[in-house]
Amino acid sequence: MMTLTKNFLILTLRSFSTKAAPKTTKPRKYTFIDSLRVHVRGGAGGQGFQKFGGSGGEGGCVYIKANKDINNLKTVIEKNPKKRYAAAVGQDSRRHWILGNPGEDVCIEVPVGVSVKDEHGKEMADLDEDGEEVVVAKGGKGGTIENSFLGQKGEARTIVLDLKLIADVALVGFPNAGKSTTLAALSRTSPKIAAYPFTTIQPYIGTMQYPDMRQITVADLPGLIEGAHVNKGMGHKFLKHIERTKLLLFIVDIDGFQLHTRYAYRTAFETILLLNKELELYNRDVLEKPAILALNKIDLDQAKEKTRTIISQVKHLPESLSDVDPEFHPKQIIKFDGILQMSAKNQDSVEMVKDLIRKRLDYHHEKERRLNEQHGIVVPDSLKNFQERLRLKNEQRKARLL
Ligand SMILES: Nc1nc2c(ncn2[C@@H]2O[C@H](COP(=O)(O)OP(=O)(O)OP(=O)(O)O)[C@@H](O)[C@H]2O)c(=O)[nH]1
Ligand SMILES: [Mg+2]
Repeated sequence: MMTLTKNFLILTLRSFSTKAAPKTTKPRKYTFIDSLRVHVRGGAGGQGFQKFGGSGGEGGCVYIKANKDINNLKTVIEKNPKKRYAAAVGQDSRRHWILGNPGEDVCIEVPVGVSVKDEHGKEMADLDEDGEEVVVAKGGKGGTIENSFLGQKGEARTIVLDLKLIADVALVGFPNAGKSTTLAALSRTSPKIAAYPFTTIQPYIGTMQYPDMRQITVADLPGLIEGAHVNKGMGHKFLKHIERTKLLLFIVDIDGFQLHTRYAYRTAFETILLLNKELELYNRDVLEKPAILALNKIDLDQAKEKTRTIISQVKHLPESLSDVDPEFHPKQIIKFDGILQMSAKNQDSVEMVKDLIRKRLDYHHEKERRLNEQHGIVVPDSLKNFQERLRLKNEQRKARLL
């Protein structure tokens, strides 16, 4: 009797354990989206009224507007998961309402820094300032004598919204070099920090605050590895975010980098060359940006000796290229505006970095201003420029509505 009960118990337990496991895969949750395809359609124009010469209202348009309070394109999907936008149709002309009302416009609010492209990749607009807007699907004309009182169809197209973050400084480095630790020390943000590669998987912006209230923004980007151009690691996907930054801060671990014991170890100097090479393969123009090299983790053992070697190698480029495998040689060598030794865990050295960033940014800003002056280029201050552009756009829009 006892064995029977025991067997029964075992059987019951087994049947429980072999029961299909509950589905654990959660629906995909978006955290950061920097590219999005949406379909837009302008409203059709209202019908005219031939008998009384009445004209239908113009169809509403779909326009895109930059809003500084929106950080990423995820908000756009959350508001409209179907990603289809249609503006309202214009009102038909009626016996007691000869001039039909225009259809209501639809506004898609996006983060500042979005460029709008049509489905063939042709750029339609760069929305780089808060409040900037662009019409992406015009509404159809209302029915008038010109079109035999037949309201016209609105424009319809697929567009691509491509977000490139706008920050003053971008942190560039191999995984685990201490980029996020540096950002956390420079600003009040608290990005995820961990002792394994690829901790940061999406760009993150922090703001450095100076005692005189000056603010400088810094973007922490996912780590780059050799072969990023053939999509290794995180690939080049996030490098587009450095295109709009003014200065690159290279964070390099003085101990070098090894992804895994199965992969080759790279010295700090090799990682600098590999970063240079990856940037070059992505877009040579980014190598023209002012750059600072920060040799990180100098609190570790034998730091002095290691940093001395790296600094001498960097200062004696291109001669020191003979120390490394030719496959790591970049064609165009990046020129550093300054080389620093730091420990992201030591606030004093972080302050030094903060100071240098400000000085270099100011220096380059002034240099550019003088160059523009020399060549007689008048650059209106961005606000004036923006208002001017907005005025022109509004004029164009009004003209379209006439
Ligand atoms: N000793 C020492 N450790 C540091 C220093 N800076 C960062 N670390 C450590 O290095 C590890 C990686 O730091 P992260 O800031 O996450 O590196 P990351 O460059 O952002 O890495 P990814 O996000 O993977 O690209 C963590 O364990 C940090 O605590 C430093 O100056 N000294
Ligand atoms: Mg990180």
